Amino acid sequence: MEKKDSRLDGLELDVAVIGTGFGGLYALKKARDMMGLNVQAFDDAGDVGGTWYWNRYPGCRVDTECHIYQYSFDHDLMKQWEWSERYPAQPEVLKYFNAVADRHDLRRSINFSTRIIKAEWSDETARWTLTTRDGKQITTQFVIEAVGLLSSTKYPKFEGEETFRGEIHHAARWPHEGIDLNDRKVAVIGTGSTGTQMLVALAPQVGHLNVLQRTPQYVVPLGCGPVSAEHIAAINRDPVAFRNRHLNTAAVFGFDESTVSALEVTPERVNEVYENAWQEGNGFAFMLKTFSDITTDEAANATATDFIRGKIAEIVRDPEVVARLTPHDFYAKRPLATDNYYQTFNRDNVTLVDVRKDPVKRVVETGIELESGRVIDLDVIIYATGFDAITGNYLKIETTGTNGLRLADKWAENPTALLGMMNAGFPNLFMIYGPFSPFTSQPLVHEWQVDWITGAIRETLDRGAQRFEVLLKTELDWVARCNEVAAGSLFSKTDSWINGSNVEGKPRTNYFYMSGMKSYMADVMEFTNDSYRGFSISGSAPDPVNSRNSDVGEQSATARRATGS
Ligand code: N01
Repeated sequence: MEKKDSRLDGLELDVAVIGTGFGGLYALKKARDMMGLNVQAFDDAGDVGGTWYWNRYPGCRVDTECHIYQYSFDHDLMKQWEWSERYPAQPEVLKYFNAVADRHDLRRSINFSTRIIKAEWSDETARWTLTTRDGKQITTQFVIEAVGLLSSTKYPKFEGEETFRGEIHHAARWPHEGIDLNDRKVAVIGTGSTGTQMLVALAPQVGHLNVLQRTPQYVVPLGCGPVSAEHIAAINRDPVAFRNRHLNTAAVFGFDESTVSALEVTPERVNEVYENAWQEGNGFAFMLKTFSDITTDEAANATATDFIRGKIAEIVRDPEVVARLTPHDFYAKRPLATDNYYQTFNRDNVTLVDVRKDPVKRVVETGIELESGRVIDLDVIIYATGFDAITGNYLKIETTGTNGLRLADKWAENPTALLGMMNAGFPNLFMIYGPFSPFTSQPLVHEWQVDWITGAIRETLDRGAQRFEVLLKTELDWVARCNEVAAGSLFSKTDSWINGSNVEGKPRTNYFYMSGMKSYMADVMEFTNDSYRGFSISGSAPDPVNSRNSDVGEQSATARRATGS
């Protein structure tokens, strides 16, 4: 589904939404239908879904339970929608997005295949000018960027790619028509969430699968299966209570986090708890529901790593492969959960290649040459090499705020932001799940942030003001608090996208609020309920936006307010 609007140039809006994944679609719905504003959304993709539009690789599925991984604003949809599995596969998640877009008639306000490459603030007009890749310009009072935490794809730089006679693909840009991998010689480079899911799905299909692993990770079973009747009943009884109950946890993964230290109980009990969690599945539960201190205490962390290492040795038959698959760092990256992961390495058609020991030298005509001179013969190379996470997609939009401040300069060394939603020096520009957001699952938190953002817009308009912005001191205090908490977390001591260490040249620092969603909501509401303490809401009301907006079928909200309709 593509919609192109030749009359985009010169469009004037109340709110522009960039991105149509979970956050963007709800922002559009809320601002357009619930607040009556003049809104248009833009997405580089050909249709809705965000990350689920792009990631179509074999084995791709959500690893948060389906009832947490959905919207809560549409109570009827929540009750009616029947997920077929506890952890739905990508096509089902995309089907859900399509159903949401259809139910709420969202596509009429979206320009697909439209990439915003530039955003410039004018102090004179108190408006943003957005520029599309093909040079069209849109002006808007507010911008909501819903550009995704993990969507700026990271490609490795291997020399000789152009000489390869086969195909090269990135998992996050999987061709819509699919790739014929039957009986072919395939390499998957990378063993994060993407690589681990994909290699299990590919192994039974391909001729030979070479897994090029640089750093082994701890992987627990996912526990795919039918949806629990208990969950369905809980939602049907009261969708609002269901949502609020889960928002009031730390990580919003659909369970209460443990309050018991792994160091307080006997080793037998530790083992029993981990064994139950292993049988139950879900990587987040294994990390967060078993014991309270796995991510903060090295000794507690070791109880988890010892258990998983034991499982690897138990499942994998070849001791050399066991050694290669066994991680030695903390269990403190984004946890991985995939059924049959370690079992896959017992297959005759799967080879685990340690590219830490023998790195990729270059791509050659027939495959990949390693530093040792060994050439792996291949038909298809697949990069599962991850993303320039958190800040990556924001920085792809050349953004200039007050007094010519460039976002790229502001974030060059020590990225700062407030609440994951605002950025000092960039008035009226909101982010959904931007830097210094709580470290949680996504959809319910996106909704909560959209509600806050649209509340801030409402407040600005109701006061007859033009600008809503955060004061720099508020932002720096927030970041200092976030950093203090993160310093006590093992996530900051373990290399991964969570702290930026997966991208060369990117600041290795903290990017999250690690105190949990419950406490985040209380902190944010403390600012808000104190008349937006720490923010500035200023300027007199702008003129009504003009009638050119009619070409996207929206009535100017300013005009609506003026007439009281
Ligand atoms: O990316 P990653 P991902 N040569 O960064 C390796 C979400 N997600 O796409 O660790 C060789 O985790 C790299 O090795 P190393 C989820 O939040 C969710 O897998 O840097 N290898 C690593 O093994 C997830 O955390 C879902 O040494 C190279 C891998 O590539 C996030 O997205 C599904 C390399 C990258 O792992 C990112 O996951 C998929 C090189 N030059 C994704 N460069 C679900 O909901 C990188 N690597 C289930």
